[in-house]
Amino acid sequence: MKATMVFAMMVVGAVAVTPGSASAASCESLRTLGLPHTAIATATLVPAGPFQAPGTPAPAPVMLPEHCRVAATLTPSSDSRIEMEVWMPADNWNGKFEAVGNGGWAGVITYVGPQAIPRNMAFALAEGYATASTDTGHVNDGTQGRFAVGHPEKLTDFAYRAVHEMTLASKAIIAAFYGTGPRLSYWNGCSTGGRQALIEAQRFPEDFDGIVAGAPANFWTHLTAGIVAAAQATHQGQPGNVPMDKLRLLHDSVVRACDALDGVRDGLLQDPTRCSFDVKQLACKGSDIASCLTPAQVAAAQDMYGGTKRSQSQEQVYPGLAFGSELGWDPVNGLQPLPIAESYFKDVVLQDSSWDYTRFNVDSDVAKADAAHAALMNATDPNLRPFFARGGKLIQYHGWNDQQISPFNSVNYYKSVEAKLGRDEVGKSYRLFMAPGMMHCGGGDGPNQFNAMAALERWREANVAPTQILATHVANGAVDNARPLCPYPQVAVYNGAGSAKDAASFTCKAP
Ligand SMILES: [Ca+2]
Repeated sequence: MKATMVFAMMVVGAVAVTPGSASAASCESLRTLGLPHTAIATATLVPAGPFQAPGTPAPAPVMLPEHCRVAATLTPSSDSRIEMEVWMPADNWNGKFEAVGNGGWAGVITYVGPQAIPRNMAFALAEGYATASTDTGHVNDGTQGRFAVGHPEKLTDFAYRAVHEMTLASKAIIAAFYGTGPRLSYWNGCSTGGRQALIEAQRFPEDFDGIVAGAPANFWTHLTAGIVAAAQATHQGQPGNVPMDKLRLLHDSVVRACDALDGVRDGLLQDPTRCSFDVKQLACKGSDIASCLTPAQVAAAQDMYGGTKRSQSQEQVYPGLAFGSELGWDPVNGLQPLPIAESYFKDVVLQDSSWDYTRFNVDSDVAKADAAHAALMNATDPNLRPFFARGGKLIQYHGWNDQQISPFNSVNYYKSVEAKLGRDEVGKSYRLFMAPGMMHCGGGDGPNQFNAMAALERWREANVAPTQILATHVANGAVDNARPLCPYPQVAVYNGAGSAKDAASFTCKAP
């Protein structure tokens, strides 16, 4: 009864539970917690020790502190079966909740991850957070949308409902376990987790106090179109295919032309938008040799940079990739399309098992996708005012060398929010950090290790807006480069003295 009341208070956002005002429950007793359309299957106090994520051949188990592990199934619709887990530290809880996002089509709980970006449950728990993740209502490896065929409720769960329901249930479970709900709740995700981040900010502004949105797949219907179209332009066996040795030629040529524009020859383009490399410079003068691109390859590369356009109006459907990202094109966008994107059109939009990306029609297929799913799956609403009005803070980041989701999509969304709400209002609550040389949610030549969460917490909890975020590049276990990431549109500019591998040698400045 008490738990149900706590849940109800959570739902209306009128929580005023102070520590000690309610009694904590044992972990095992949470098994019988009564929550709406929620079945709790497991509530176990897990001793400190190694954890091996189910179904993953992780090379080594991660060590977890003692925690209360709750596994639940949520059924907000008759066709829903949303699996979720909440892990709550037995000792030294920091009083906060950090929910972590998914990748691709989700389908697995984000227990662990190869690195701190994007975050995972194990990482959040070790830092003292109560943490949660969901499979979003279906089981797969994250690459296929077939689960949605004939199951519109499951697509809705994936689109937005699962993360919201998980958040409500998590807060109630946390409140029951500790006797008090989280004093602050945060979302942290990248890629699909970034889409989930923005969908939460847009649709459920009361769910989180702060949100980290990494490389968001928020323009889903057009992102997937862009990926399929890029593959169509460059696919293997077609004259436009650019093999890896020529991608390296292209990359080296771009870097040679544009590296020094930012004042430092370091192999990184601090601001790829300043680069205006003309691919035609590499066009073969005669026969196709290793040091040149054929006309079809030139055209394909131009398509990769230029993005996807409608065939008649030339209206941009989805932006292209940035100068400097070339080494990531193969195999991600170059040979075959990401199955995430192909499966979306084949299975979910067109529902034609014989379809493949070579049949993609940029005009009719994007129109079908938008008609069916733009309102459901896209997280492009620029009106973040309700989230900001509650004191919500949003930090978005995106690698300039992202090879899967165009970095310009993040710039476009940020600008759309500025256009909607005005620069002053946006600056108080939302900042975008572009990471030079970083690939999709991590990796790459540029500094790609940084703690957006800490910057977000300082902003939300101490009212210190992030003027920069320190990023490092790690190789062989050691930091070999450090540089500030700057709030867009600022760029890290070399001071003219000091090591270019030292963050103190750079200052964030407006271009
Ligand atoms: Ca440079």
